[in-house]
Amino acid sequence: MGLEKSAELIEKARRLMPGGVNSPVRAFQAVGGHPIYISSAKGATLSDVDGNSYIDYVCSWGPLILGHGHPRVVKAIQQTAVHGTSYGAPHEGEISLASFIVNVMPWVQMVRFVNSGTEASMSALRLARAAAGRSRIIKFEGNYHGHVDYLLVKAGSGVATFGLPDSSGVPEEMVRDTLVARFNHLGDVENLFSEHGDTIAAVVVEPIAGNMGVVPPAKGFLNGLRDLTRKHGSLLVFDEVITGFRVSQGGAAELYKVQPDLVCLGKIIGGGLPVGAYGGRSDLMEKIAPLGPVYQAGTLSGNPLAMAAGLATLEGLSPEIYSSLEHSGAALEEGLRQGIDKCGVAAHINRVGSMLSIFFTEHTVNDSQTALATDRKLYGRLFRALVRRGIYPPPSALESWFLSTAHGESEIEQTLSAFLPALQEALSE
Ligand code: KE4
Repeated sequence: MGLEKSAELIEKARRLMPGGVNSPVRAFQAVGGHPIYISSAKGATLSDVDGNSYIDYVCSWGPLILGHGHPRVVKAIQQTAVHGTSYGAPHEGEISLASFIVNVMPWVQMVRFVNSGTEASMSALRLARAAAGRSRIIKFEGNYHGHVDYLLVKAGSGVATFGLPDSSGVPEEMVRDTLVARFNHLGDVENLFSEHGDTIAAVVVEPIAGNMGVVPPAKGFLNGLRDLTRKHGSLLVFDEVITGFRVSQGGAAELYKVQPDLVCLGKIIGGGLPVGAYGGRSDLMEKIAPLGPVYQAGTLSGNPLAMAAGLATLEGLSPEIYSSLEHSGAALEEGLRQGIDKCGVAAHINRVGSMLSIFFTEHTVNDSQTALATDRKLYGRLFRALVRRGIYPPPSALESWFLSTAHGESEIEQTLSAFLPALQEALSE
């Protein structure tokens, strides 16, 4: 399979856009080689500009839970677009999608739509700071909430510390109020609260981590965060941009029965179009302009096409769909484990429903440090060997594989028959 045309296009793109891409992870730096240019996609399949096709486990980084170009989503976009693409004024599609979300997430009484997960988390935390009348935010190492300046932090020395900028262009003073703890280490959070408790506005967490690879919450971790925030008058913010409508209709909050004060959504609720949202109790959300003093705005927020694509997607997600996603996720996990065992390589798979990661390590992976300590070079070799065999996993060991309803038995069988030789090849390089 040739990649000549992709190689040609990325050369052109690199002269026009930083790294030739519009989001860093797409540049394949974590796995080597150059990005592949996609010409079209349908169901679970991507087709590239050189005529190759791949079974896709990126699914646009999560949104396409119904697969690419699902007829009901395409139809919803087409039927909406003929009436215009953006009004800059209220329209019924906003009410329809907001109603759907509020009905399936009882802890969300009101919602505000924005255009990305970054905007959702940035706005939710601005609201949390206003509601609590405090400035400090606790986040977790390895959690990603979009490129919000004060959340682009890495842990300082020690286990629970003040954040240090993790991107140039973020001044020290921007991260002065950001505290960093280790995911799944409740003791870190207890220490931060005992030291700074009455200055902490909120704890923001990916309830199931997806940005260090998939790492589920340890037993009691989310409940512990709920208790600590309640005890200290802080807010608990669940960043469910990945997990909302992914792991169940009510997201991780429903799965683990822990209700946050605010939730951030994105990805799936836009069905592949640009979208984000944040929501929670009315007494909190009513602090948002124009009702209250917390300003937040957006030219294309609540865009008719994104609302239509999102609603068509959510309406396609019945409870039965979640059990079939669980079934296919389990089948894929089992097959991958068999391949790993046949190769005798040390590896762990973390999975929740239709999101999973493979970690090459002897140890279990339960936080950022253990995720970073895995053999990510081996993952890179496996990635390239899988792509050569028509399988397209995420181009980073620290991302999630996603399945859609279009990943049926034959897609999983094809994946597993490619996986064993690909892993053997990766191990022999
Ligand atoms: P966006 O601004 O990219 O729409 O969403 C930011 C975001 C917020 N919260 C969570 C939990 C997220 O995972 C994300 C974005 N996810 C990444 C990959 N895991 C998107 C891929 C990319 O950055 O290109």
